[in-house]
Amino acid sequence: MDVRSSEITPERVWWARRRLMGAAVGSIAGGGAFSLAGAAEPERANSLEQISRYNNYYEFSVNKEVIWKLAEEFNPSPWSLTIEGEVEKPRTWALEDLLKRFPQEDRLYRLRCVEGWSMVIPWRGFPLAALLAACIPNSRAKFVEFVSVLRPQEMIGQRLATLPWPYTEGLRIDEAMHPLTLLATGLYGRPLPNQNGAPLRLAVPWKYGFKSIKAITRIRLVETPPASSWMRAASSEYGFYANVNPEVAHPRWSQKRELRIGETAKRATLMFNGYADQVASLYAGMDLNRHF
Ligand SMILES: Nc1nc2c(c(=O)[nH]1)N[C@H]1C(S)=C(S)[C@@H](COP(=O)(O)O)O[C@H]1N2
Ligand SMILES: [Mo]
Repeated sequence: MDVRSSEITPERVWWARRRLMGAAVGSIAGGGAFSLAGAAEPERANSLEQISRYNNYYEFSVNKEVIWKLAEEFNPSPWSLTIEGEVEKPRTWALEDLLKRFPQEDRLYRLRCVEGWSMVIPWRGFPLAALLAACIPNSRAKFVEFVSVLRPQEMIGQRLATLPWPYTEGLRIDEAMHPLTLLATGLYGRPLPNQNGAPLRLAVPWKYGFKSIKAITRIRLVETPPASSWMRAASSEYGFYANVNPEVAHPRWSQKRELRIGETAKRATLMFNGYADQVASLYAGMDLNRHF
């Protein structure tokens, strides 16, 4: 994908329009998008160029700067998403039907990678809760497992054993149903670029970026905690919860500070990535040093 100069203007206009709409939009959406906790001023989104040229997507490469190029080989259409497991109405949805059934919203979220960088991304998508409710989870549905696409023909990183493929992730059911948890279908008001997880990825803004799984094909409601690809690869480094927490260091990196892409000085990382007022109650009474 080429970022031509003709695309720069719509991006600037988009931001100005969102800013005019102000805090009311954030609270209606329930997303806190424009009243980010801990920030007096609304935060500025990273540019489309920054968001689409610096990516983590191990299915293609471990080199963040070449993923946009390698991802040109990937064809996200047609696409279908299967919801199965502990639900009354399992179903396979065509992407077009999902987009028709669930109204899309724009939400500005921070993304904090466990490696220490962060961005602010204007997602388009819909709450995962709406989709899960439509499938009617039963009383055994305690966790949700997410599975990415497996296409070694189109994803050259999948020919290497860098992670157990397909990439999988998991959430507790109450985390999955939280109004901040978004199934993202676009950014900057257009369909997701391949490198950002086209055509459908998760955005869970209070957790480290690796929980925001890309190119989802399968969602399974289950009774016991699913192990993610990262837990399988290195269970001492990556826990199930993966909540952003500046007080709990990753074995190889402190998590106290982060570099916002496009800035030069690091800033302090906030508890739950700044969303504590909305999500801290999910973890009341839990030892966050143990449940990292
Ligand atoms: N399927 C899949 N999803 C993934 C990853 C991946 O390698 N494969 N990387 C994760 C990591 S570590 C981060 S930080 C974010 C990066 O999202 P972005 O490239 O859109 O900024 O995607 C997450 N989702
Ligand atoms: Mo990450």
